Amino acid sequence: MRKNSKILLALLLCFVVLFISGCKEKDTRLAVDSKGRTVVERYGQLQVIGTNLCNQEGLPVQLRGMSSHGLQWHGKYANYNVLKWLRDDWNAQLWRSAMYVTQGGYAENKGLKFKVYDSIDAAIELGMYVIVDWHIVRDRDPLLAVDLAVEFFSDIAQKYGHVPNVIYEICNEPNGDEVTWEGNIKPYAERVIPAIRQYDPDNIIIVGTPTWSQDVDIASNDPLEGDNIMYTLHFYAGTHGDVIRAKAEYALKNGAPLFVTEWGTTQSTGDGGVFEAETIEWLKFLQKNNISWANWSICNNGEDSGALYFNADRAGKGGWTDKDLSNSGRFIRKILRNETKLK
Ligand code: IDC
Repeated sequence: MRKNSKILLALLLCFVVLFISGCKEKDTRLAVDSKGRTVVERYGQLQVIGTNLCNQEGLPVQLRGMSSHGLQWHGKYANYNVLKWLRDDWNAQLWRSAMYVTQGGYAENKGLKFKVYDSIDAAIELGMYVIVDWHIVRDRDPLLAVDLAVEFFSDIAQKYGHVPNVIYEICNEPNGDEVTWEGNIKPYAERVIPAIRQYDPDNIIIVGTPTWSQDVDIASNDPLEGDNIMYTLHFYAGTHGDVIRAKAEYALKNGAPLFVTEWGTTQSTGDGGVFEAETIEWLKFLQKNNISWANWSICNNGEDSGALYFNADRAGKGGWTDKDLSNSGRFIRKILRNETKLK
């Protein structure tokens, strides 16, 4: 063969390999694949191997999707139509159902549990994964309401522990100098994890970390016993960057599996603009490390992290057009639909 044609052949081969691997990569991040199979049909029972979230076959996967806002305020979006829209139009594989404990949350209104049931029922029907989030934030110390958490998670695990869709997030963001991993969060997890495990032996449990779920390095130095446990890492792209990524790298090197159950395109107030370049930087990092994520949040209250435009879709029906979406919403939708390059 002549030298030129050899080079041509080699080039052609490279293109074919790149094309196939490109398709494969995309395919692993589809809510529904070209054969109509949902992500739960394809991935099945999730498991943690090393620091990776893996599918039933043991291959690393990255799940991506959206978080609700507080169910007590924006629970109208926790329904089948909105989840279906997010699955089919946004290519979301994951929904997070944020159950605040205080601020009008579960401690004051147990009926909110039906919003969680609705989320899980919809996710089961649609073949999506669903995170059940116990949203500690202003209440800071998860131990304050540990009995309530045990009751709540026992109920969810008993009712839904047999389906592969459910992921438990047992304390969103512990915070405050006096709320430590060894003194508060770990002892809390050691009460709640067995309550879940009595009914559900295997679904993933994600545990919050100190300082609003940023100190994954601290948790990784003193890990919990047991299988299929991961640690929460949160960031807001306008506030957090290299320092938090370094903590994540440290934790991964230490063997701690991470899940970004909440992050925002804005500052940590949930407001203050969309930080596109900083977000892309983060998403590249998460993709490289196969770290799954849910973006904050589906709401229409006018704050910049809310994916809906102020007052859009007041009924909670889905079917949004571009003008129903905020800047953050349009940006995230493109990312989920694989229309924004992360390479
Ligand atoms: C914020 C909401 C805001 C609400 C407030 C109440 O965006 O509308 O008034 O909670 O507590 C978090 C928390 C999350 C915050 C979000 C933005 O997990 O509850 O939501 N944030 O501030 N951690 C970092 C940022």
